[in-house]
Amino acid sequence: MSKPLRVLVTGAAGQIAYSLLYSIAKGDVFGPDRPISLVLLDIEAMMGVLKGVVMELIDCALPLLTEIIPTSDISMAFKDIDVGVLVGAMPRREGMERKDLLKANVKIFKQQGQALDQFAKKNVKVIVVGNPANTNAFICKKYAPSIPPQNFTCLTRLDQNRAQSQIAARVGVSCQDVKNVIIWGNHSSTQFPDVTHATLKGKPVLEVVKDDNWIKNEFISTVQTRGAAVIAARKLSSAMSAAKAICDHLKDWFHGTPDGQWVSMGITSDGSYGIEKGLIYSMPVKIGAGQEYTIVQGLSIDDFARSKMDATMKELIEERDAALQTCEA
Ligand code: NAX
Repeated sequence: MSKPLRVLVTGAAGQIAYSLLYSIAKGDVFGPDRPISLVLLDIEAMMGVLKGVVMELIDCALPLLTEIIPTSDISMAFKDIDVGVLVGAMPRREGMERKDLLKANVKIFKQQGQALDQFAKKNVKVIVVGNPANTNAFICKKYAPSIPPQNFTCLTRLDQNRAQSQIAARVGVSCQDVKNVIIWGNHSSTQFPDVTHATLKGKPVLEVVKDDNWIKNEFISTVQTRGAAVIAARKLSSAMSAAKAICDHLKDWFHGTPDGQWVSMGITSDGSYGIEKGLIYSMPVKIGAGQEYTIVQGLSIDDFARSKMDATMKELIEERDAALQTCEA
C-alpha cells in the first residue's frame, strides 16, 4: 500500500464536514488503495463536538483510515498536508452585511494562507469551500507565495451539479446524460450557469430544450439562488450536496476528467476569455492523469454570455479589493 495521503479538513465539527468525512475516509475520493491520514481543524470551542465526530469515524471501522488528528492548533493542522479542504468559516448571522462577513473571513483565510506557506507540502492541493469561496481562495493564495497559484481552487462544482440536474429534470433524463455545463465566475448569485456548449445525450442542450426564454431566465436564476432556497426550506444551508460536490471536485482533480468532458472549478485566471488575470474565477477545465488542469479554450462567447461573465467578474474585483483593504489595514 502507498504512503498515507495527509488530508486536512477545516470546519471539521460543522455540518458539511459531517457529510464529507466518511466519503474521504472510506476511499471514495482518492481511491480504494490510498490510505488516509485525516487532520481535523476547528476552533477551540468546538473541540467537544469534534471529539464526537472522531468517535464516529473510529466506529466506522474504515480500513484506509490510518490516523485521525483533531486539533484547534493551526500550525499542527497544516503541517505536511497533501490536501487542504478549507470548509471552516464564520457563518453569516442575521443582520450581518456581506461586507462584514467578508472582513471576518478574510482574516481567517489570510492566517490559513500563511500557515499553508509555512507548514504544508509545496505541492499541496487546496480547495476552498467557506464563503465567500472565490475571494477566500484568492487571499489564501496571496499569503502562500511559495505554493504554485494553480494549486488553489474553490468549489463551484455544487453549482455545476445543480445546473446539470435542472436541465436533466426539465427534459426527463438522467443527470449523467447532461455534459459540459459551465459555471462562470463567482460562487454567488452573480454566477453565470452556461449551457451554450452543453450536450444532452450528445446533442446540444439548446436544441433539445428549445426554450431560450426558460434558459435565460428561470434556469439561470434557479441555479443562482438554489443555496438560498435550500436554506429557506431546511433552515440550514446545503451540506449533503456540498459534500458530494467537494468529493466530485477532488476526485476529478486527482484522477482526471473523461475524454471530451470538462468540469467547472474556481481557479486562478490566466486572462483567458477576458477575465482579469489573478482573480479566482470559475471556468471550465480539463484534467489529465498528472493532476494538472487546463482551461478549455476556444469556446464562443455571445453578447449575452459576455455581459453575464463581466458582471460576475466585476463583483469578484470588488470583493478582492475590499479583501485586500482588510488585509492591509
Ligand atoms: P457550519 O457552521 O456547520 O460549520 C462551520 C465550521 O467551521 C464550524 O464548526 C466552525 O466552528 C468552524 N470554523 C469557524 N472558523 C474556523 C476557523 N478559523 N478554523 C477552523 N474552523 C472554523 O457551516 P457549514 O454548513 O459546514 O458551511 C461551511 C462553509 O461552507 C460556509 O462558509 C458556507 O457558506 C460554505 N458553503 C459553500 C458552498 C460552496 O459551494 N462553495 C456551498 C455550501 C456552503 O454554503
